[in-house]
Amino acid sequence: MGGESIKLQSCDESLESLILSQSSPGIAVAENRWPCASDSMLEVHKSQGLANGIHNLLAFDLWKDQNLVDRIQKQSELLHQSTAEELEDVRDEINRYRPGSGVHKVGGVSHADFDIPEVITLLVVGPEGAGKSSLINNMIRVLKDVTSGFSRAQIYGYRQSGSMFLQEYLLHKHFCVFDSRGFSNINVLEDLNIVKNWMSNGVCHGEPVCRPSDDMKIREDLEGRGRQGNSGYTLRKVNFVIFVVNACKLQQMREQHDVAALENLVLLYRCPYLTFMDDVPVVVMTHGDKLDPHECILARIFLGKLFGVSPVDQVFDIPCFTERTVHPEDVHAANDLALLKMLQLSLEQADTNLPCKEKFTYSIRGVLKSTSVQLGIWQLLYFVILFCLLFEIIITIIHSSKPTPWFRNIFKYAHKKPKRGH
Ligand SMILES: Nc1nc2c(ncn2[C@@H]2O[C@H](COP(=O)(O)OP(=O)(O)OP(=O)(O)O)[C@@H](O)[C@H]2O)c(=O)[nH]1
Ligand SMILES: [Mg+2]
Repeated sequence: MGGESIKLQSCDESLESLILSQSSPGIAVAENRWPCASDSMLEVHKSQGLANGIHNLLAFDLWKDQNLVDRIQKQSELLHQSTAEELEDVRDEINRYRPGSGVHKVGGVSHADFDIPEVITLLVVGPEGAGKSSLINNMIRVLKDVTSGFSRAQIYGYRQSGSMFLQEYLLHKHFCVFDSRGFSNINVLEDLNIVKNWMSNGVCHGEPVCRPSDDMKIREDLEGRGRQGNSGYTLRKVNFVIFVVNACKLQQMREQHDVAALENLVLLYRCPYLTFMDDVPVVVMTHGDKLDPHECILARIFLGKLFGVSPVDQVFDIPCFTERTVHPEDVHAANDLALLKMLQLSLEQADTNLPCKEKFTYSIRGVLKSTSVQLGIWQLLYFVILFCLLFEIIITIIHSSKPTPWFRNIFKYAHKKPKRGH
């Protein structure tokens, strides 16, 4: 980038395309090369290119992107025109959902070749206080079509600590969502390592989420709250991710030109652990009800450009309510339909990214690969030779006759006297 200023002109010129167009190390963020989060790597990813891209985005007058503004307004009009029947139809579609119904037969495999779980797992992540637990409660509300009794995930209004454990909510016979501890948005490395653990090893109901930087008080709190343990629960592999952002906090970051906080948000969103091949998490923007409608549209465009995704199709503006704060006029079909569409998209993406069953040859290769990594190539070679010799001895004993020709040759070669020179 080298300090030259690039002006954002259209929706295509998102921050991602800016990052991708730089020959700076920031490119690695978009290229999904991130084997493990470490301090030095973070420094590389926190590139000047990313920071400059954010500066440019902050300087850009988002209203100028008339095309995007029109599309979002049109979409919102359509949602507001939706009827209770349309809402019911989408709800029914989701209730009929079966894992794997959206798999695409690619790479010469059939439907039966996919490793389809009984229950699809969606992980809800985002910064502290973003509204993750509220979103889950609202999913319960809309899916069950109820106006009370939906607050199952604990909301932490003014308390210091929010959700500290992974908690599973089985919304449907065939899919569940996991609530998680919020990102600190300060120590991004810790957050990345936590995310890496969830995505590589799976998530389990009741698992405490501890950060290395947590002080004694938080650790004691975690210990006390998680005293009943979580050993009996199923470990679930994450099939897709929903990333929640608070529109008011985003607005604050924009107004204060808080590049560091925005940068951390991008690093977390674009981290390869949360991405399934090219499919990045679905974005939910909460607290939009606290902004005026124009600000809300701008926040959505900003978020889309910041994350490098379509603000129209990939960012969902979903105000979330609690049982206490919900007013009858807040609950209208448009909000609920947006929530269901977001859920539908997440399930579709989860299906699209289901893995194939491991074939026998691949499993053997996998075992050999992991063993070779652990043992080292020479130890593995010795192991193979030893195995062959043992095998030969056993065969010889069984036949209790002559050893096979190649064993005789090896034996002869070992006892050959060295030739004397003339
Ligand atoms: N007005 C409004 N308030 C919201 C919305 N979403 C969440 N809240 C409020 O924001 C506060 C935090 O919400 P939570 O759902 O606990 O957020 P969280 O992301 O689960 O927070 P942590 O568990 O601490 O990470 C609560 O007081 C919620 O009532 C929204 O869309 N609009
Ligand atoms: Mg929470």
